[in-house]
Order: sequence, then structure tokens, then C-alpha cells
Amino acid sequence: MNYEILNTEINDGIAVVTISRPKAMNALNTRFFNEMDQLVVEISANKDVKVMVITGDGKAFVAGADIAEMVNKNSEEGKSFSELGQNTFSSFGKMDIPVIAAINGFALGGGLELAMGCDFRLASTKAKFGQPEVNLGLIPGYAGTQRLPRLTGMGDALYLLLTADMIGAQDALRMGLVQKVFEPEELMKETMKIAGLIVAKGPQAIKKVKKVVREGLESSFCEGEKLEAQEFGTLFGEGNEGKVGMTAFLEKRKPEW
Ligand code: CO8
Repeated sequence: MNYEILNTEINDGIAVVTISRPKAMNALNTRFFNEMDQLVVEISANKDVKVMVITGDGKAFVAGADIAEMVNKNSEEGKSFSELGQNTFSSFGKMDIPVIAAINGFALGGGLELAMGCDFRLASTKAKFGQPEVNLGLIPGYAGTQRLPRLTGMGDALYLLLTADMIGAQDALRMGLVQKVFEPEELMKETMKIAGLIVAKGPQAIKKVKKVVREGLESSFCEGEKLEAQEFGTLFGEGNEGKVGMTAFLEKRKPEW
């Protein structure tokens, strides 16, 4: 595919994907979703990539779904556009590798929903967050109504959804919407450091942490425990990662995955 909106650079096991439609504040259109779906397939098939980072070009991370594209949609088309984005953002959670959002600027509406589909979020002190859909007579359509309360709790989620207030990085940190905040010029450097920590770990263990946490949250505690025990067990046995990691520890050397 010829990518027009997504620029990808792969170095040292980390794929940095930059969303670039700066004239429209990186707003999400159909072309974006088609490109992202294809990229997820390609990155998932590339065994050299251990972490994916998503960031934005210019002063926005993503300022939402493309309002100019949405304005003329009818009810059926609106629903399809919602499902298109829901599927794309859910696909990040199904990838074996962690997906990190590096939020450089505005993360509004669909932009915040994109970030919430990632495994965790790092932000610049300049980042701004909000769900401004009610300003437009809309509600979030890319699972924002579902992911936001799961991340922040119901009070902060309903505050953001009902008031459309745009908040800064420190408030987002307090709400648990982002995990760390850095000065703008440090954001990518620090993101790469954090991604590098993950690259060095056992890839099977990383994959299973993500799977057990995500699937566990969708099931009961007891079912989650069973899944954990089952996946824990798979890491033992000849040649499996647990043996490699524990043997390396006992022999006082670095593991070779
Ligand atoms: N869609 C399309 N174009 C946009 C968007 C957007 N979401 N955001 C900004 N732009 C465009 C502007 O129209 C402007 O274009 P032009 O230069 O041609 O006039 C350009 O980007 C620059 O924007 P501004 O001049 O407004 O820049 P400012 O720095 O003054 O303001 C803001 C930046 C605060 C980000 C402002 O642009 C803004 O408020 N944008 C809209 C934010 C918003 O409401 N986002 C939510 C959109 S709805 C949504 O995301 C729902 C998701 C679920 C959809 C479900 C499917 C049906």
C-alpha cells in the first residue's frame, strides 16, 4: 500500500508510526483507517518489530474524526464510520506487541479514543485532552464511552464526556488517562527509552502479559485467574522463555531470547 498519512520508521525493534495530516490537525478520515488497518497487518507480520509507537505530526496528536468527512453522512453511514474506527482501535489490543501512544499535542474526540486503544499513553506537557463530541451534537463513536470510564472511573469520564472540557497533561495524569508526562522536546526520547525497556524483555512474556490483562478485564476474576495460570504454565518447559530467563539469572548473565 502507498501510505499517504502514516509514516513509519523501524529502528532497534521499535516501529514509530507518525500520523501526518497537519493541515487538518491529523483528523481521522476513511483513508487513515484503511492505512492503519493495513499497517497493523504488516507490523504484526514483521518479527523484528517488538513495540509500536503512535504519535502525531505538528501541534496535534489527532484532533478527532474528520468533521468535514462526517458532516454529510446519514444514519447508516455514521454507524459504519463508527464501526470502522472501533475495529481499528480494537485491533491494537489484539496485537502481540505493545502499542504506546506518544501524545504530542491535541488528543480530542477520536484522537483520544485512538490513544485509549493503545496499551498505555505517554504525553508532552503541551498535550490537551478532551471528548468534545457533545459540542457537535455527537457522542464518541470509537469506543470512547467504553474505554474512558474503564481508565479513569465513572466520575472523571462523565465529567469529560458531559462538559467537553479540554484538560492538560497534569489533569490527564491525575485521572490515569496517561502514565507519564515529559517536556515536549523529551517526549520521543523518553518514549524510545521506555519502548527499549520492553524490547529487552522476553517477547513471549510480553505477549502474554498483554493477553492476560486485556482478556482478563473482559471476563470474571476467576476466569482471569485461570487464564493467568494457563499462560504462566506455557512459559515453562524445555526451550521456553521462562527456563531461558530463570537459567540466565541463576548463571548471572543476560538472557538470550
Ligand atoms: N476534523 C476536520 N478538520 C479539523 C478537525 C477535525 N476534527 N480539527 C481541526 N481541523 C482543521 C480545521 O478545520 C482547520 O482547517 P482550515 O485551516 O482548513 O480552516 C485546521 O484543522 C486547523 O484548525 P484550527 O484553525 O481550528 O486550529 P486551532 O489551533 O485554532 O484549534 C483545535 C485547534 C482546538 C484542535 C480545533 O481545531 C478544534 O477544536 N478541532 C475540532 C476538535 C473536535 O471537535 N474533535 C472531535 C471531532 S468528533 C469526533 O472525533 C467523534 C469521533 C467518533 C466518530 C464516530 C463516527 C461517526
